[in-house]
Amino acid sequence: MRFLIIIPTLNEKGNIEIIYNKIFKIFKNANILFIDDNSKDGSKDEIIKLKKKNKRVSFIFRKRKLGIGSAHKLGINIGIRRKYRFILTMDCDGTHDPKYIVNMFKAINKNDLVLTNRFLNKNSIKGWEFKRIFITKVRHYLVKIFLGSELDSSGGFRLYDFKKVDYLDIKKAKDNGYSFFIESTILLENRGYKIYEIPINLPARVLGSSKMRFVDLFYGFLTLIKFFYKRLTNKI
Ligand SMILES: Nc1nc2c(ncn2[C@@H]2O[C@H](COP(=O)(O)OP(=O)(O)O)[C@@H](O)[C@H]2O)c(=O)[nH]1
Ligand SMILES: [Mg+2]
Repeated sequence: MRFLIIIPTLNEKGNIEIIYNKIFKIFKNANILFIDDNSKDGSKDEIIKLKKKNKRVSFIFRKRKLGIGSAHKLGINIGIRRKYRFILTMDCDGTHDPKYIVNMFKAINKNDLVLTNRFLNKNSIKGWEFKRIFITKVRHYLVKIFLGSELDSSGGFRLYDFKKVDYLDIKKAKDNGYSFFIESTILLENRGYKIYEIPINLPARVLGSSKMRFVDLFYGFLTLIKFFYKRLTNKI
């Protein structure tokens, strides 16, 4: 089966070859598109090195940090133009284990979009610092209470079937940062797409550091309020 994996990168030098090896160990036929936002740590050289080694690797190097959400939208758009039906998105930080892709593909046949869920397995986010676990759980709870969604909507480890999902419905998620994930999930869920979730364990990042800043959390909160208002006024 022909498919494309979109991986956004921002200063992930140590993680790039690791994720590449893990993916190609399981899927010799994978295609990877890295979207890098001008990493200064040598990530771009790593990506170029892999592309020289394997023509299934491609990349887009953007001139500045345009955001993870914007990287996902661009990657998906390029994937669709390259005529990929199945497009998978994942982080480069080592927390998204390619072994789950097998189950994601099993589930996509009967669904439009497959997400990964950190709350279905007990202790699936073991090893994370307290602050991180707290933020993740509170965010999940708020989405459930205010937006009425049980989905684990804030993750970027997903598989889309673009024979069934219309890219325009994804583009409606305007946020270009981390809030893109919650926004797109809520929009797609409300649009009536069939969404399935695979339980995953999400180990803590080992190499490099999180790119999520306080301002991202703040925007995430604003997104929640915006959608809550839309929900109250029946606009979604
Ligand atoms: N291209 C691009 N990638 C990003 C940006 N922000 C984060 N990433 C990448 O998106 C993935 C998830 O980011 P991460 O910092 O691990 O976020 P966290 O998991 O929420 O802590 C990683 O592969 C990052 O390198 C961005 O602005 N642009
Ligand atoms: Mg991460």
